[in-house]
Amino acid sequence: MASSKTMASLLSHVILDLDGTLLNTDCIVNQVIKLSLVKYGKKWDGKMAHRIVGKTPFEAAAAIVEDYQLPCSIEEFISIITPTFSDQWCNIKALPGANRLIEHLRSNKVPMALASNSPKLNIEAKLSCHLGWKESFSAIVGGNEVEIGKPSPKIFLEAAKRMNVDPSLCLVIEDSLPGVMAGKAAGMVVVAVPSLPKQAALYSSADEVINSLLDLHPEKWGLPAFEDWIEGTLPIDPWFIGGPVIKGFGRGSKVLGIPTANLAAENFSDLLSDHTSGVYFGWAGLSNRGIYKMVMSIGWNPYFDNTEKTIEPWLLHTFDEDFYGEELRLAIVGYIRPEANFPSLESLIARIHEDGRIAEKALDLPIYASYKDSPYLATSLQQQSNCQ
Ligand code: ADP
Ligand code: RBF
Ligand code: MG
Repeated sequence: MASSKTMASLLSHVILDLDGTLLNTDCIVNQVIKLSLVKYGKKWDGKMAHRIVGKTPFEAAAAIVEDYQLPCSIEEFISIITPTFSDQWCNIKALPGANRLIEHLRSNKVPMALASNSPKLNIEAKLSCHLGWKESFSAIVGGNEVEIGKPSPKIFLEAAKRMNVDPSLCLVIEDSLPGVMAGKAAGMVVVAVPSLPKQAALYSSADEVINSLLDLHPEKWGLPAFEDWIEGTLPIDPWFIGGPVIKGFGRGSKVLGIPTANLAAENFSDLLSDHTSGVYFGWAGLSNRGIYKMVMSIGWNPYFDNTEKTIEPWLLHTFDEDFYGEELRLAIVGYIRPEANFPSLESLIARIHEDGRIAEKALDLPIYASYKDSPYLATSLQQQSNCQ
């Protein structure tokens, strides 16, 4: 779960990083690098992503040329990949919670700046694809506007200077390690939102490590609180997934006494990269059986330290039998919390039951209840019953 080590301080300004913090740039970066390496007969290993996150384009290109021993100079490699990147800028999606955060700070008149290692022109091109973003920042500092990029504090100090505020009053939100180091070196409070999974331990210098922007609580830092949480839940734009129930690790019922009807995560890799891991809830439609309240976890189950991401919906209903292979359809309508580690199995089980109670109650609120009638949940149910 989120760890925080600084006591509440009264901050007044926010400085945001762009790539990996507000934008899901990694996905496009991976695609572009993969394609360009093919030209050299090399295969991109996604596990090398940590070598480029948070670096300037030159440093990132240098790391790839070196790691893959490419027969070209760093400059040549940059000139090959740059046009491909430029074509893709408007395909970079906002990360979960990014629009919500920008809108919240703007409407509460909290001055905010953007500080990115990317050149200013690239930043502006990326921002122009997201309605209302550019106007929300009172300062935008690009990597080309300071002598040296992150991890040097210069870029953040320049952002504070342009906002006319003391660095100690700024909250930095950053996904990368160099960015966190830069923010701390600038004397600022830093909340880290690591973009790669299972990295939280590396970010010990940050004042708080959170899983996604949905988990940011600005009031901890003296900034206005979000007001969209309702009874311990956060409404989200609903998303819909479904498929046959598959076998999981076989420990839901056995170890926890909580069965989870797993869906095959690999079938939803695109959708899952648009959503963070965490505990969500919504409605579940099961062919021939009905529509039920549901609470679920998506992620790596930190308590068990899984290497694969799983989708684990617990239907809040008692069934007399298993339903492996049956079509399960989900309307995911709200968020509860990030996945967490727990000191004991009992405390994990207690927390999951608490999630169940929260979901059970929230789903009666009109904002969530209406999705019980989503045609998606019932389509296969009706089709099947018509054929009988
Ligand atoms: P696995 O690891 O194979 O998913 P579990 O112990 O988690 O095994 O049990 C999940 C199975 O239990 C589901 O696939 C489903 O067939 C059945 N099941 C029974 N009741 C429920 C419920 N309330 N919610 C989810 N699955 C249930
Ligand atoms: N696993 C974790 O390791 N940490 C969690 O915070 C966590 N939260 C869960 C919340 C809900 C509502 C459900 C249904 C499961 C959660 N799990 C969590 C996953 C649980 O460990 C998993 O379902 C079992 O290990 C079965 O594979
Ligand atoms: Mg299961």
